Amino acid sequence: MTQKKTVGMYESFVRSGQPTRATHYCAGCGHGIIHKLITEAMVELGLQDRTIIVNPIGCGVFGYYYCDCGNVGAAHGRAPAVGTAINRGRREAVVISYQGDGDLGAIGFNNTFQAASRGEHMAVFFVNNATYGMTGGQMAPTTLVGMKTTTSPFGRDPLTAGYPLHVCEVLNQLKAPVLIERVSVADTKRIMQARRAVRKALEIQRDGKGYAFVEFISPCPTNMGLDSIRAAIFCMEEMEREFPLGCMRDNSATAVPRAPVAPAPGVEAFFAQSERQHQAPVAEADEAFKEQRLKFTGFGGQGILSLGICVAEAARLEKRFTTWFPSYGPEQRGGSAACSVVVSGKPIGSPAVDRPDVLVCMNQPSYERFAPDVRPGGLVIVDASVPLTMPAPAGVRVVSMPAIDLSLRLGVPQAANTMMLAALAWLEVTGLRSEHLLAALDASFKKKPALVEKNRLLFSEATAWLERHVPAEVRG
Ligand SMILES: Cc1ncc(C[n+]2csc(CCOP(=O)(O)OP(=O)(O)O)c2C)c(N)n1
Repeated sequence: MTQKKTVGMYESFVRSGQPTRATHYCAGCGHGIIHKLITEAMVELGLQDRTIIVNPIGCGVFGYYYCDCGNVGAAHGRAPAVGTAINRGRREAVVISYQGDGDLGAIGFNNTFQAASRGEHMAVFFVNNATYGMTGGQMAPTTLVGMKTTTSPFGRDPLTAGYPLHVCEVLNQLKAPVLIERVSVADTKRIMQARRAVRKALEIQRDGKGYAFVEFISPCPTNMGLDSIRAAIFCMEEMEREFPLGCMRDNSATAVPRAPVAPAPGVEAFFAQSERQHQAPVAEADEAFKEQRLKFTGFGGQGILSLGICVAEAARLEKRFTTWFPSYGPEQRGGSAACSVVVSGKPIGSPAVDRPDVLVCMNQPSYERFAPDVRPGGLVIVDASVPLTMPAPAGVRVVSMPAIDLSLRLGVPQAANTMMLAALAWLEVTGLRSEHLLAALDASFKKKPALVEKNRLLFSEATAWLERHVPAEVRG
């Protein structure tokens, strides 16, 4: 008997410490066989230099130690998204998404479903071993009814855990996939069939014809609690009864290849534009500048996020380092909205602001939630509609200003945030010059020039109100 040399895999695997010829897979596991089938087809079809395998989480995560081609890691279940990105950026790439049943059928199922529905150009190799192998044999979406796992110790009960998920059959409802096939690696005859399916899936990629999905029924002796032979028999007898083998769809003969490789339209334009944007002021180090950490809070729809952007933009114009970090409530309007802005004379470590120097509050819940966190010596600017139900921490100044009311009376109810910007400028708490805050305000209405003058007017009205009502000692 002659043994064929494995191709497309590294000569030796440098995992931890010494190079070895052994993979990390258990004896009788299907993953190693499937790796071999993939790399063999990849080499035989001349695709090695173009292939990028995306390995998310699961026993196959270490594929990059073995497969001699491009390899990229992905978060659990997110290989189709990563593969999509690779494909859109590098159309010459042959993308393989290599996923287990927990990864693909549970945490990542919507990712899988949407990529299949979009007909992404990728070959998805789905290793169905009916369990979460890597984490010690928990129940997977494909676990058989009655099958014992660590999380179904009495056997999967459909009353509480539902029925096995038939991924091929679900995907077969979609229009876009070109190939959908279920194979097995439980014995030699089946491995030969699997080999043909892998090859077909990669030919589809080579020819730019679209989405190919191959499911492998694969033994996991360790977690099935069986020896290698019995695990293979379990695959052939029990798993195949639930997951019949066969090709459900092969449209490769009629699928239309996508246009030849060319840079995605607009890529150059995009980079040219971003280069132009980067010609804008670049931050300059200034050790003497006192870093300011600000937090803007209120309801969604009150312009909280735009107010933060204005301050960050003013900082950019002043060549300060700056970050703007939004945090959205679940609703668009009426829910809570907050953002953090840091203005600094040096690169900023974290954009999160837990202990603000300045807090702007446009509603009561945010006053109650965030005022206790303001640093001693800091400042709270709060809308006058907010009852000060609790005192600010010791050493924290509070300026209550009728921003909402003033903007209503001036006929621009959406502009309370402009009043707050004026307060920040007048109180001199951002470390930024008023001219830059105003320039940033103007810039925020670039697309609605009619509002520029109106907001400048509101800004000066608010300034006049502050002059009249707030003692000058509060500034700075
Ligand atoms: C976000 C996240 N959730 C959970 C885990 C834990 N985890 C690691 S692998 C895995 C399941 C892997 O099972 P499967 O995809 O079937 O692959 P197998 O190991 O059986 O080949 C889980 C739940 C994780 N790493 N990340």
